[in-house]
Amino acid sequence: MSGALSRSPAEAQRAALIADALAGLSAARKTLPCKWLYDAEGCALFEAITRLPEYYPTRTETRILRECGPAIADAIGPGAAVVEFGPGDGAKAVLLLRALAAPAAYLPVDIAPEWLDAAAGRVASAFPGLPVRPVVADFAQPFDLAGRADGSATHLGFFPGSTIGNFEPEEAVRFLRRARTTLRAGARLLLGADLVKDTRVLEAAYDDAAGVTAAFDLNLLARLNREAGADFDLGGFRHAAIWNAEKERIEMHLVSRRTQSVCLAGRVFRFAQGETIHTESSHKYRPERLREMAAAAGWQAAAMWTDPDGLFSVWLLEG
Ligand code: AVI
Repeated sequence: MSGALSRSPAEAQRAALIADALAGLSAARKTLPCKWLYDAEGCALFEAITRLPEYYPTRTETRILRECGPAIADAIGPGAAVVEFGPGDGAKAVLLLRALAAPAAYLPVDIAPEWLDAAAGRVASAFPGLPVRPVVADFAQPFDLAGRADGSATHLGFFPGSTIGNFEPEEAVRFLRRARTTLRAGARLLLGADLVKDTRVLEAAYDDAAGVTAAFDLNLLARLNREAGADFDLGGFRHAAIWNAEKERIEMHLVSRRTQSVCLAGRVFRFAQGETIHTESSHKYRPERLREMAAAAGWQAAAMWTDPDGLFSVWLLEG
C-alpha cells in the first residue's frame, strides 16, 4: 500500500494544508485558501463574528427568513425535501423548516461529520418525526443524493449565509451548475447572497472594533504553526479588510508589519514590510449580477426577498 493510501484522514488533511500553504506562499501575490480558516478555533471565532454588532449578514438573513417565511413557503409549496449545503449549526434550517408546509425530509450536506451531527441533532429535536438524512460529502464537488430525497414533492436546495460569496465568480457558477445536477430537474434553490453597499459598512463588518475578525484571520497563521510546524510570529502580522471596488468584494489580508522570514516545511518565505497574504474574498452582489450568474448555471430567478435597508438578499431559483 502506498504512503498516500495508508494515511489517516487527519494526516491527509495536514498534507493538504501544507501543500496549499507551500503553493500559496510561493505565489507572486501570497495567498492561502480560506477553507483553512475553519479549524475548531476558527469555527468558534466565526460563530463569535456572526454575533458582532458590525457583522450584519447573519442577523439580517435571519430576519428575512423569519419575516418572509410565509411568502417563501407559499412560493415553495408543501412536501419539500430540504437539502442544505454546509448547514453550520442548523439554526437557519430550523427557521426555514418551521415556515414550510409539511416538509418531507432534511438532508444536511457537509464534509465535516461534527457539523453534520450538530445540524442533524438540532433539526431532529426541533422536528420529531421529520426524516433527517445527513450526507457526508464535499458540497463544492459533485455528489449524489443516492435516493435520500426520493418520494418528496420537490427538492429544495438551501445555501444561506452568502457562503457563495467566498467562491470566485467562476467557482460560484460551477457550484450553482453542480447543485442543479445534484438536486435534479425541477428542483429549487433558496440562496442567501450579500449585496453591494456602503464601503464603510462593509469594511467595519470585516474589521470589527473588538478585533474578533482579526483574531479569526490571524488564527490561520497560528494553525500553520500548530499543524504544519511553521514559525510565524503572530505579532509580526496585522489583519486588514479591504474593499476591492473593481471585483466588488471584501478581501481579508494579513499584512507583514516588517521585513521578515518564515519557515514552513523546510522552505523559507520572505516578506517585505507591508507585503500581504490574501486569506479570503467575500464577494458582494448586485441583483442583476446574481441573476446573470444563476442564468449562466441554468437557474431562473423566481423571487428575491430583502430587508428594509437592502443589506442582504434571499433568492428562490428554479432549475
Ligand atoms: C462564511 N462567510 C460567508 C463569511 C463571509 O462573510 O464572507 C466569512 C467571514 N469572514 C470574515 N467574516 C466572516
